[in-house]
Amino acid sequence: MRFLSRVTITVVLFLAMTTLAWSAPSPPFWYTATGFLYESWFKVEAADLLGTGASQLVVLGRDYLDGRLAVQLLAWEGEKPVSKWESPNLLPEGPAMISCGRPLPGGTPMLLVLTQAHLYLYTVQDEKMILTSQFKHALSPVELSVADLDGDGRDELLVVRLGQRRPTYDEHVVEVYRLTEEGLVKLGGSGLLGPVRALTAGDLDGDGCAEVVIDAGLSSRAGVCTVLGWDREKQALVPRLQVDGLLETMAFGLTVAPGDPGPLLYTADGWGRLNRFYLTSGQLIPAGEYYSFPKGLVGVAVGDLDGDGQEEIMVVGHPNNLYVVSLN
Ligand SMILES: [Ca+2]
Ligand SMILES: [Ca+2]
Repeated sequence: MRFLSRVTITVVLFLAMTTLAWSAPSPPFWYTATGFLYESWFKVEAADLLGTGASQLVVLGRDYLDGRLAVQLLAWEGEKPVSKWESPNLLPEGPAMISCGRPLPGGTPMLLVLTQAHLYLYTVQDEKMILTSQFKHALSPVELSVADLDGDGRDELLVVRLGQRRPTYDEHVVEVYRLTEEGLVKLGGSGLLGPVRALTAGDLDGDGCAEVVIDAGLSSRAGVCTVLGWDREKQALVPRLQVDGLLETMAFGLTVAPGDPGPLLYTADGWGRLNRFYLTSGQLIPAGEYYSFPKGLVGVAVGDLDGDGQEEIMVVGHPNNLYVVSLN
């Protein structure tokens, strides 16, 4: 009897473990690089800055030994990423943040680098990255994203800033800025959102206006995911949806990308899980099982690296591992 119950427990444990393994498939890897480029990667974005018809990767990373905080542009050549450009050292103005978008009339794709002192705008001219303008600011920014919130064809800048200092943590707000020839003009902002740990923006419901998505919470615990939209009349970012514990742990990387049948929110979390969600009927619905990676994840981006019309997913594992995944 005793033996039987032991067997039963073993079988139950085995089943539980295999179920866990089945529910966490490894993704189909397309390319991987370990210990790559910088000692630590903080952010990755995908955009076609070079105008080649394929996406390049923009990486913000740090080398501690060399005291270097910088941005690199990687383009796919043959089977691997090749560095096309590196920014000056940003460490004296750090922390720094990056995003790609089209914030000026004319719609030229730009790399935006926001340090604690300046906003730098880079564009490509004659196949070279050029610093086209820079603006001084005093925003003390925490995080940056760029997206067209009001659907006028120009991307607004979304800047996470300190909203209110609590005894044990900081409450953040997201402020919305328009870029003009003179600099940043504030359009409005959100209410207090808690301690924001990750930010992205993109058109999640397909209405032509981008939504803002944040993950907020304390330490590495599961947080609150908030989807916000731009209210034209109030000139404010207002919450549309709040989900407690959407993920089981902290999200480090968020991005919004086209999907089938609709746009998807990608989340990359500290437990090495890549999740995808649809926004439908006012809810975030998982688009299938999550994918499991061998490292805790710090970033995610989606783009067509080789220009074949199919999108790849670029996932960054702590501290400097790049996994490129093709789900097609
Ligand atoms: Ca706009
Ligand atoms: Ca939308």
